[in-house]
Amino acid sequence: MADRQTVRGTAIPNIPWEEKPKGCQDVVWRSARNPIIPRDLIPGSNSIFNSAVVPFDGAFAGVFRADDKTRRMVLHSGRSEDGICWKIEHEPIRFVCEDQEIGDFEYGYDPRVCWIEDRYYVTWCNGYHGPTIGVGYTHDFETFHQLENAFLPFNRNGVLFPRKLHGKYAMLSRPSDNGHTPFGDIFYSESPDMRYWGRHRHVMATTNGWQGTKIGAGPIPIETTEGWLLIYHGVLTSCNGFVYSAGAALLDLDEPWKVRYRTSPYILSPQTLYECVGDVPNVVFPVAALCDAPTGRIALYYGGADTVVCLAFTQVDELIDFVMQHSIVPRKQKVGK
Ligand code: BMA
Repeated sequence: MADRQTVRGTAIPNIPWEEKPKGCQDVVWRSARNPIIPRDLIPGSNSIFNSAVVPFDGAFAGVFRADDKTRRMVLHSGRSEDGICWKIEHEPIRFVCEDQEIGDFEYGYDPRVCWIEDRYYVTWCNGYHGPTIGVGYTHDFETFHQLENAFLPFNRNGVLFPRKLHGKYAMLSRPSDNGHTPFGDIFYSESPDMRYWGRHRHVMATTNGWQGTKIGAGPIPIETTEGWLLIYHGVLTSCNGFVYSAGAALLDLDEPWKVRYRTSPYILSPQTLYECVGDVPNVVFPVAALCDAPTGRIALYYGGADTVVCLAFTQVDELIDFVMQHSIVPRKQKVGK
């Protein structure tokens, strides 16, 4: 069993939280208020989902994926007092970028937000001759600056670590293709300056079942005494198309490309109406996790059926115990090798 209070992070005393319902046997439980953001929260949106949330200024801020009614995929900034009721800007984010070649915004989706040192970095799937990883930052969720794309196309699910490792920024990503990619492993890359990325390392391969087709990192990894706690999505190809579920892994603290444990069963899969019915049925897509270090409470934000934003809860020690006890990876052994 993991020791209690294993999170290396800060307190979020106002983290959204609901106790596990009586009789619930799962390690992750859904908010009774789901979906917390409906598809039409702002007038121009077809759908709002796969969105990133962080503590900000005693409250919460976020970057939201909102596909508009032309079905263009764009990013919006939002604020909330309680992490549940959101005010999302009606106009999409317009990134300030020094190089128009990069700054000509084609499309953006599946944002992640990560506080590192002095600012909030935003990564997202950015259209540049195909999907790749866009990188930007903000100090205030009003002005957003865009940096160089991290990688060549095609790539998705760029997820930063919340601190430098061995003096370098670190990112997980999932090399892809230009379509509805039928493959995909998670890789690790480093950068001295958030501009040039290298020292690429393979982290995790697909296995079978719910994570048999492709996998991708979800929220910013949570640092714990047991390793980096990574919640990720996995995809199964059914006769009715892709099914997106979520699992969790513990990555080595110093060398995160080494998987120490990884769940064999999923921790969350599409089962409710708002996860099974929508623009893309049967999708739970975890993107952000708030974690209150003193209590270990985790509030997990995920997209439901590519249509709405949902919230689920877990507790860090309980999740770590679950990952260790249901792991397909013997200690220090790599998956897929
Ligand atoms: C992936 C991404 C996600 C989406 C998922 C299911 O390729 O596009 O944004 O949630 O497909 O459609």
